[in-house]
Amino acid sequence: ELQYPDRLNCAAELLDRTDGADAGRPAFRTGAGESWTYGELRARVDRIAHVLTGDLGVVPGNRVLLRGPTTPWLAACWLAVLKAGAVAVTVLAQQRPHELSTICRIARISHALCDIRSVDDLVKAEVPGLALTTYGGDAPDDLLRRPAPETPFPAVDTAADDVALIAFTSGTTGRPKGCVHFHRDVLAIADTFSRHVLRPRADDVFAGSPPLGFTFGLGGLVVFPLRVGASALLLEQAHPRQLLAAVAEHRVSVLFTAPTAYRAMLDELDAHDVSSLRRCVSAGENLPSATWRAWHERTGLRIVNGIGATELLHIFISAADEDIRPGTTGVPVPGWYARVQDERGRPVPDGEPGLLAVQGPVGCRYLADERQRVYVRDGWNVTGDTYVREPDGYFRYVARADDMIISAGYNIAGPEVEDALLRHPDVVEAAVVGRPDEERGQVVVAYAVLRDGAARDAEALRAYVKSELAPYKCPREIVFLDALPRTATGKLQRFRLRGADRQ
Ligand code: 3SK
Repeated sequence: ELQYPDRLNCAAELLDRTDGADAGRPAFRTGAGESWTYGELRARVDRIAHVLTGDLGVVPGNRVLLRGPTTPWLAACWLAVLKAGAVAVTVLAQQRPHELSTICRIARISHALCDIRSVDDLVKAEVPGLALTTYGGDAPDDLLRRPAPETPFPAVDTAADDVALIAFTSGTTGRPKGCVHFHRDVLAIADTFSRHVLRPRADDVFAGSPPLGFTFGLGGLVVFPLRVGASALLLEQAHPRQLLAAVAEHRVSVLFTAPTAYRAMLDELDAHDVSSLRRCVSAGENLPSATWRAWHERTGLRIVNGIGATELLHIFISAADEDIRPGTTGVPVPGWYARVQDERGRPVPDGEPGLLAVQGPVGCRYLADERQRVYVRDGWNVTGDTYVREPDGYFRYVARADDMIISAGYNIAGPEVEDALLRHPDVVEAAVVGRPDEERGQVVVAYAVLRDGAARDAEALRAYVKSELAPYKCPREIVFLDALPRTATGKLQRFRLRGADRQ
């Protein structure tokens, strides 16, 4: 059981716990060679907090939108907002004016801190009454140029269950939901998944591709390293090749990215030194065992697979080191409980598919959204994933619950067919959906992205899948695409393929 005091400011816990003993140690670095020590980070966070609560008139409880590329300044703004007792709402750089205005309305945003390079879309969002301040520019009223006391900023005495952040998710379908999280939740993700699975050290260097507007990135690149006095490399551009170059150059030891990026990095591995890596985390999507095995074969590293959710802030099922079993997600992270249940909330026997339900130190609290009743049932968070709990207690992903294909009475999990396709040497990406069919209810349709130069031979690929899986799972049709549709956080949008299919 995690025990936190009733009064708790998570930013102060992350930054101010050492009485300055770590002042000279690295906190953040950038791909451009900038480096911030813990002493510098604290001074900059305190300065921003002074400006927020002084000039900008932010008071505890105000909701502050944060937008910009992944930089130490964005992380410092996030920490300053929390230290000032306000609520941080970090959005993705890809979000467009219409989405930004919806988020600002739902979260009742009063202030925004925005990297000068990302401001245009926020201006276009025309949020009524928004106090917008930019950072990183030349203007005299830029956040970082405003006069402020150079003295430490005493953290606002928040309660452990005061709201610290609202994280937005549009899931894989579109309509944004704001998830409310407390100060204690921020520490809980570090004290469960990071502490027990990653077991980070102060000399670790964290890096990865998820942006800070996605809680996968916020945890992995800010909360987890700061919790143990480690450092993070914050990359504005983190495509697979850039990630590999950064790992080699900065001796990254803990890497966070998604299955697609692990697959893409395999092609470029020979040109880079990845010997500094000791932990590779994959989440955001199901990790096909073909990808796990290929990465292990080439690097000797065992990818730490995990399932997390914006609703629950970070990863709640995973496994560490020798406990990792490829093809499964793992076991509930210490502090979390998980089970598989039916539509009416009754546990299903081990070995049978059902809905994943979890409980733990962080819960789903949607901001004024009727979907709360669908996600939280009888105290369990029902994530919308179909899982099997194996008799040995390991949880195996089957599909998103709405991605199960039922064809002529057979239940077919799209990810199993995708995994088979990905074992073919020419296939780089695969997505499998059900197409309505009068005779069979649904038929299996696959979308595949091939390696450059590979022949688009659907019949040969179908024959390959048939040699790997029971024939009833074999796609009726294989469509070749240049890229699969994905959300801004990299999740596959199967609904768009289903939609495309119906047109
Ligand atoms: O949405 C996810 O998949 C996720 C994964 C890990 C950590 C956090 C999140 C939101």
